Amino acid sequence: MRSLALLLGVKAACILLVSSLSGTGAVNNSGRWWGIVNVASSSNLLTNSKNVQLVLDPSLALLSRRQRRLIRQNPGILHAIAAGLHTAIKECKWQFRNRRWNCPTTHSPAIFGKIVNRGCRETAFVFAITSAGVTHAVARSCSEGAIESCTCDYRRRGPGGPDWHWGGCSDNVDFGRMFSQEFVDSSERGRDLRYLINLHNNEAGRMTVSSEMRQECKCHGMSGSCTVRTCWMRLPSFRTVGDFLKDRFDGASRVVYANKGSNRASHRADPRHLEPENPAHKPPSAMDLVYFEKSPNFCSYNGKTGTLGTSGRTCNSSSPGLDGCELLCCGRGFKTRTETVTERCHCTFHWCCHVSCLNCTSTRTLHQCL
Ligand SMILES: *[C@@H]1O[C@H](CO)[C@@H](O)[C@H](O)[C@H]1NC(C)=O
Ligand SMILES: *[C@@H]1O[C@H](CO)[C@@H](O)[C@H](O)[C@H]1NC(C)=O
Ligand SMILES: CC(=O)N[C@H]1CO[C@H](CO)[C@@H](O)[C@@H]1O
Repeated sequence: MRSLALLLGVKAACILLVSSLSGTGAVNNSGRWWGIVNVASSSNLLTNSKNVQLVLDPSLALLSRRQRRLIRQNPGILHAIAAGLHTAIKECKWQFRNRRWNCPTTHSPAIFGKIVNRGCRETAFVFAITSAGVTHAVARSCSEGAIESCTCDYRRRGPGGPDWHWGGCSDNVDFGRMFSQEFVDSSERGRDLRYLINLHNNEAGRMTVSSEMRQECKCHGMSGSCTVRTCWMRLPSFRTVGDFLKDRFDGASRVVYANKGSNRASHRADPRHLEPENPAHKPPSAMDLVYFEKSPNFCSYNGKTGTLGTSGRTCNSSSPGLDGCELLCCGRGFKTRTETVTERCHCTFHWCCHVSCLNCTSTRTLHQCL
């Protein structure tokens, strides 16, 4: 009897251990929804967007109950989310292609790896760009008619100025923002500094999308005389959003939690509690990225922090910048090899309709960090 109790005790301890270990993998639910990016790659889901199949997709288990409900309530939106995430990841990799941290991703559900559990600039960028990606893709999908619960933004109606009026289909950035806020922010929990920072950066991403909206117009009138114009609001390109956020990354503010004047009755953590660490700096604006810890140097592999290191990365031997061999390889040096590439060249067009090319072979020199 006694040994049975002991056995049960041991078993219970093991279960506890396992659950606390798995808890450290994905820190709370922070960013867990990023795992659904894989939905976009399974083509059957792309063409057959509704109902049963979606529920069966294993990556949806990464979503909270609330997030799954939002997806059910907005048929068609899952694809927009997955596509937005895809675009965001591509943009992140492009913006950071020349840096030691080049936005590496994995195929596991923890797409961005351990960087998201930290609180450095790179973490801030990942939160902002993914939140912006969802906002952008959802707003665009609304105007494409791909989501049942939203349309173009038709609130802009009537005259806009002496020679133009609102018309056509404006991208529905308000819906995109609202949805992204409900969906993306709901995976953050807590009342601590990290929580506030993640929410702040999510919002900075969304605001970037809406603040970069542009007016587009079309001319009417006799033979394009443009006596009357019809105008609507168009989303910025995602490259514009990426460029903007990259600038904010470079100028990100290091913040601390300011406890002063905190109201004990308030149960929500208040973003106004973020203050610059250096009192001489001005407080971050809503569109600034914020962080609370120094970045690792990303030079060498470290399994514990999840940094891959720059060994094997291609560097530019003539660049004095971050992509130069000196900085990118962290002073370890590099090896050089030549590579033969064959490209199509001297193409000619034959009427009608084919193109013939020659094969040109050239060699190029590649430098790789040791
Ligand atoms: C390498 O750096 C130089 C100087 O910054 C630049 O002109 C050149 O385009 C770069 N090469 C590549 C392949 O990026
Ligand atoms: C060029 O290379 C391709 C594939 O390597 C080959 O199929 C093609 O015939 C070549 N073209 C010429 C003009 O040699
Ligand atoms: C990132 C984050 O908010 N982590 C928190 C997850 O929850 C544990 C305990 O519930 C906190 O200690 C962590 O700070």
